Amino acid sequence: MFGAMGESSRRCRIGKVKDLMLSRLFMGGGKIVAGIIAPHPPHLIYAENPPQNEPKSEGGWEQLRWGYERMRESLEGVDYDVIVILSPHWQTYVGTHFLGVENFKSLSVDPVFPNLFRFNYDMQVDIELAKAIHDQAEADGMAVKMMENPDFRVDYGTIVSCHLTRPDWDKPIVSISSNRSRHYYSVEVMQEMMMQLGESTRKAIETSGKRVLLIASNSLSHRHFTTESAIPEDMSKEHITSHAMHLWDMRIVDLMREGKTQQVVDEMPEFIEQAISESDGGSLTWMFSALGMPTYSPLMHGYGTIIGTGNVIMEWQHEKKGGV
Ligand code: 2X7
Ligand code: FE2
Repeated sequence: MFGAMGESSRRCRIGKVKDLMLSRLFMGGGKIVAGIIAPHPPHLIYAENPPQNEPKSEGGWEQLRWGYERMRESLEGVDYDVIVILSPHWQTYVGTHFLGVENFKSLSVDPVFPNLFRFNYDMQVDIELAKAIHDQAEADGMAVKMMENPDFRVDYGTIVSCHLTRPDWDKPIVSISSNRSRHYYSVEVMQEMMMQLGESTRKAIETSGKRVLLIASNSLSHRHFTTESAIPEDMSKEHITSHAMHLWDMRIVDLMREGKTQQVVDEMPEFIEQAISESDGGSLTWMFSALGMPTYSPLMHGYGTIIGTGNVIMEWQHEKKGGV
């Protein structure tokens, strides 16, 4: 099994497996090491020109891509085993679903932007942790399901946020669907469900013995242009849709920077109504709840617009700040 490895990396791998087994043996020792907001517009992948994406660009959206660069540098100092992500583009109407197949490999074509995003993905899933969160949420009274169809097409939100956070794709992921309780019921019902899902997620991680990076994959204000410019990456055409959207984004950014995550959750129904915020998918509320509603300031890595929508890249250095 370790035949092709050098002696030191072999020892390191054995050490990690031993650590993991010990912490599992004593039930606990798992923790959330950091949480990030990592937006997923496919334009960012198009602008980066990674080998996996077929369309090629002349760049664009640099402020946000530099923000992602700063976040990746910051995460270099963070040791984690697995990424747990909730994306608003995997929409389920009966309960919350979890990817439940070990490997997904296919071509993802964005239905709205096939000219920008045709991405060959190959991802590993941590089924053990996915099932642990699923089981904990079920025990806590939530409707849940493991998604075990091997031909399932993974949503582009999950792919884009994971790629920009960890372009080497060398960590397994747990992917959680966005239960559209906001549409079926109301924003308030969605918030309650995501608060519960966040708590269930934290409990399952703690007993798993694993070190986890959480990703909330979403834009802030979400009013976008309805026509595309001749050159999609023409930055002379990029700006926020309206001053009102800018004011909303800055309000939410300021509250988060001041550590007022509870206030963000309290104001979210109005934010969603007025700024059509993509936080209606629940990822932000879920992540804040899993982090225990942090009151410390996150790292601000960047803000920028994409076809008029507002996007922020932020990092809650949970372990460093002594978070629960
Ligand atoms: O999914 C998205 C998004 N959230 C924002 C802007 C552009 C495209 O896709
Ligand atoms: Fe989106």
